[in-house]
Amino acid sequence: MKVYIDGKFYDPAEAKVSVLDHGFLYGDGVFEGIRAYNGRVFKLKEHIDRLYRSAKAILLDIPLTPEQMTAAVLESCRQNGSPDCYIRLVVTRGIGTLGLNPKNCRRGSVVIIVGDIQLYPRELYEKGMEIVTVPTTRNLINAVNPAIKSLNYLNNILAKIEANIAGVEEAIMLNAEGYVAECTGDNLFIVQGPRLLTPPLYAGALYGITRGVVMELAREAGMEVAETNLTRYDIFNADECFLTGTGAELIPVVKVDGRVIGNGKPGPTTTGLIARYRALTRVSGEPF
Ligand code: PXG
Repeated sequence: MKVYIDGKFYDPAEAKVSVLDHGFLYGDGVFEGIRAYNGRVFKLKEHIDRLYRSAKAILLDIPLTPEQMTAAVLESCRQNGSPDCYIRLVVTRGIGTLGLNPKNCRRGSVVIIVGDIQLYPRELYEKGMEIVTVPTTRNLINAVNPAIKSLNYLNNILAKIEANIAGVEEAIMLNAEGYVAECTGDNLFIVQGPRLLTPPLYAGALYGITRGVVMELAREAGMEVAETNLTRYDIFNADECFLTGTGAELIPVVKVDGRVIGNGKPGPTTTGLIARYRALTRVSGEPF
């Protein structure tokens, strides 16, 4: 395993960043989590585009062009050698002073780590998982917009800790108005008759790449897909519920806040979309 830092590859033990890096000191930076299947990086362009949009939103100049970034990701995958992997792309504000003013950070820093990820136990993909709603509210869109995939994930981490305290793996986060935003590292969908529903981005969700793929797959399968505000009531009374994310892929949800969803088993729409998603990951993506 090799780690890319600013143009050079290092063994993991030697892959180090400065303690004066503002990514470390303040969470000042952006990141992406990408998967490769079968020697192809899935939805690479979409992830690179989102990285640059996140960076633009926080006025962070990435010291590589998107084309150079794409080449660096593909080279990192080649160095890693495994056809199936998880790619963590991190761009920080770079080295500055102990003060928080980013004007002292002269150059952003790019790190690419290629490894593995297994977010949830395998059996939950078959049985479905139980999740809860947690007290920590999703960041306000006019504070730190959840559309920015920033290094400052404390909002999500607090919610994840609250999920763990409740004895489950993932948490639903509501926005300040009480509508469902998303989970800590996944977007949320419900099935309501012939319709597939997911919260709109303005509810406080990340513009999930997997979310976009699933909406497209559902439309291709003839479903009606809509982005609409959802309440906990809507989830409790849904026919099916599932989560999407690069790490999680698609995972069925069968219990929310103690309420059984549908018949308590992963439903046909969810399992159908899981199959379509898996098939797509096998045949599409940027080869390395
Ligand atoms: N919402 C949030 C807050 C996320 O962080 C998603 C939704 C799903 O987006 P994508 O584009 O991946 O479909 C994410 C993504 C991890 C990990 O290390 C987290 C994510 C992705 C990969 C790994 O827990 N979050």
